[in-house]
Amino acid sequence: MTLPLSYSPDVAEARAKGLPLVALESTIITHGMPFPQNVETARAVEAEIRAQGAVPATIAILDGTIHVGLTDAQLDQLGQAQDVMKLSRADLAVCLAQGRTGATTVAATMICAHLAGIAVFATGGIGGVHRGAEDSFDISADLQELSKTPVTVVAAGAKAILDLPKTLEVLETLGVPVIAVGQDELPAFWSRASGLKAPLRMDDPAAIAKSHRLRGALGLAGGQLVTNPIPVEAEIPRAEIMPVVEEALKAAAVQGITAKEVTPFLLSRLFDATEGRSLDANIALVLNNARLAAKIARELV
Ligand code: PSU
Repeated sequence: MTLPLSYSPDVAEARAKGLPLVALESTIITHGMPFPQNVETARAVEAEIRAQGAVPATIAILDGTIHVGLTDAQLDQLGQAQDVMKLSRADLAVCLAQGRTGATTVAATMICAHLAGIAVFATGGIGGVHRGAEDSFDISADLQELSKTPVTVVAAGAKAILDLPKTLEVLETLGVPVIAVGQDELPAFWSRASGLKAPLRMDDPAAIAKSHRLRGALGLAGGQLVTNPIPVEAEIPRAEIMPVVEEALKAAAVQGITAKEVTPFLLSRLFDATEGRSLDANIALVLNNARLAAKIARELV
């Protein structure tokens, strides 16, 4: 059976010419940020990748077809669409079979990027082990995907709404390299500090590209998690964001929010509580990750 997969003209051309490509996810557009900042940010991120000499490929499922690279009109439509599925590994095939529209999380974006031969992917923050996972078993499928699919994912760490020590433990168990850039500490999305040392550190995009290739040569399944701290001027220091995170987590518990709804609920709650500062920080860190991902992608070609 042939897969319903379509490349945008830009991405098709880049593939034909062997230009460096950077994959981008779409859940951040539909479930991570409000309109119109979501679409503006998606465009700015694409521009940043182009400015660094690589080609962006935003990935989403539109009416039952995997799109690798979205046109301006498609991006605009997705940014305002209602009833968009949030797709992880488990949901991809069902979304395609039903001809529906879905946004790809980190896990689903990795799968589609790999299908398209794209080795590098920039996002905001990966999903991870949620607080209280010992009771809820809520662990993002992003972690498993990193151990299966050979894509280097550039993120600003895992979101501080998660249990970061447990997230690191699971990644270690799964054999996923967690590489900090420019500092020894694991960054925590809105803040540069997490209080946790990252297992690995590499500051040079060329070395990160080389270790990506060496994993392939070693026959190792899975990708790399590159954790790139938010720029100093954009960060919300840990002491400031953590009380807000605690409040949001309490509200989620009281309202009985579970599973896929948890992350979007907490993000929008933080947006209100910080009067938009959490969104400004989110935008700044995604742009920063796009820049680094483009540099790694250039080293890979
Ligand atoms: N990064 C952001 N905002 C987001 C996400 C990442 O800046 O909304 C999304 C990603 O798609 C990631 C998902 O895969 O959050 C994690 O969701 P969950 O915790 O339900 O696995």
